[in-house]
Order: sequence, then structure tokens, then C-alpha cells
Amino acid sequence: MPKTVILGVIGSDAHVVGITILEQALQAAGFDVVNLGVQSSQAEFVEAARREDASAVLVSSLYGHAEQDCQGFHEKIAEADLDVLTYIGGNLAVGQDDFEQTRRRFRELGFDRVFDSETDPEEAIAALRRDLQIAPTEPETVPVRG
Ligand code: B12
Repeated sequence: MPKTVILGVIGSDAHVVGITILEQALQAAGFDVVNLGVQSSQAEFVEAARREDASAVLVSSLYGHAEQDCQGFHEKIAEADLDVLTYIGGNLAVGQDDFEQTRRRFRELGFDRVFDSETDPEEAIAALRRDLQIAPTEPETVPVRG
């Protein structure tokens, strides 16, 4: 059974290129992808994850306001009683001088994995396969940093 992942850009952010590339890579890797598109609200992510019985929610943010946009997100996921992996990636902080600090901050907010804007989609796919215990069709060669 293919696993379903929800993908979207949170908040007022309108950067669409990254999630379009991610969507194509995830589909090619065998995932069912529900792409919410840009400017998606927390409620839209949660509702889609519930409706689709999703295995993972992938949040993208490029414009530097991810931390504000993600406040309370994991509380909403818990209220909806969803057992779902959550990843976030992109340009998560303004400047992003010290990504390890940014990663810690978003882990504290509840995300299972946090990726920077240099992330190759194959790395996210390798992480999903590992976390969802999906055997790769070929030996996995991509290191996972998230
Ligand atoms: C094109 C662009 C725009 C276009 C967007 C067009 C569109 N509809 O997509 C326009 C001109 C509209 C725009 C507007 C703005 N932009 Co702009 N934009 C860019 C730019 C040049 C390229 C983005 C892009 O398409 N990259 C190509 C894709 C393939 O890469 P990506 O988006 O990074 O996605 C990859 C990874 O990040 C990762 N990834 C992304 N999300 C996720 C999620 C997960 C879970 C995972 C695993 C991985 C992952 O995988 C993707 C695929 O490889 C970047 C600078 C840059 N070089 O990145 C600035 C940039 C993102 N923009 C920026 C800013 C500030 C803005 C504005 C706020 C400017 C303004 N004051 O109006 C507005 C915001 C408007 C809005 N409401 O969103 C800043 C953000 C600063 C920050 N975060 O610190 C950047 C970094 C420019 C800069 N150096 O200052 N922008």
C-alpha cells in the first residue's frame, strides 16, 4: 500500500517551486501525495492529514516566518488525535546563520525532522522510508541529516 503524505507551504508564504519539485520526487518514489499548495493554514494541513489518513505531513516555508506560522501546530495535531510524522524544510529563519539552532527550535516545536534549503528531495525520501519503515527498492545511499 503506498503511503500518503500531505505537502504544502504554510502561512502567507507563496514560494511554490520547492514543493512542486518535492511533489514530483515523492510521487516518483511511490508515495501518494496530497499537495495543498501555497498559503495553506495549519487547519488545512490537519484536516487533510485526518481525511487522507496520512502517514506524514511535510511543511515548507521559505519566507522567514516559519516559527510564527508553526506556533500551536503540533497541539492541533494532538487535538485531532493524529499519529503522523511531521517534517519541515526550507528557509526557516531570517538569515539562517546557525542552522543547528534553527533545527533545535523546530524540534522543540514538535517536528520530527527539520531540513535546510540545501536539502535534496532524495534526502527527504530516504528519511521518510527510514521513519515509515519502507524498504527501498535499491540500497539507500543518501545520508539523512534532518
Ligand atoms: C523565486 C523567489 C520568489 C518569488 C516566488 C515565486 C513563486 N510563486 O514561487 C517571489 C518573487 C514571488 C518571491 C517573493 C518573496 N520572497 Co522570495 N525568493 C525566491 C528565490 C529567489 C527562489 C526560491 C525558489 O524557487 N527556489 C528554488 C527551489 C527549488 O528551492 P527551494 O524553494 O529552496 O526548495 C527546496 C529546498 O528548500 C527544500 N525544501 C523546501 N521546503 C521543504 C520542505 C521539506 C519538508 C523538505 C524536506 C525540504 C524542503 O527542497 C526544495 C527542493 O529542492 C529565493 C532565494 C533562493 N535562492 O532560494 C527567495 C527567498 C526565498 N525570498 C525571500 C523573501 C524575503 C521574499 C519576500 C518576503 C520578499 C518581499 N519582501 O516581498 C516575498 C514573499 C512573498 C510571499 N508571500 O511568499 C527570501 C527569504 C528570506 C529568509 N527566509 O530569510 C529569499 C531566501 C531571498 C533572500 N535571500 O532574501 N520570492
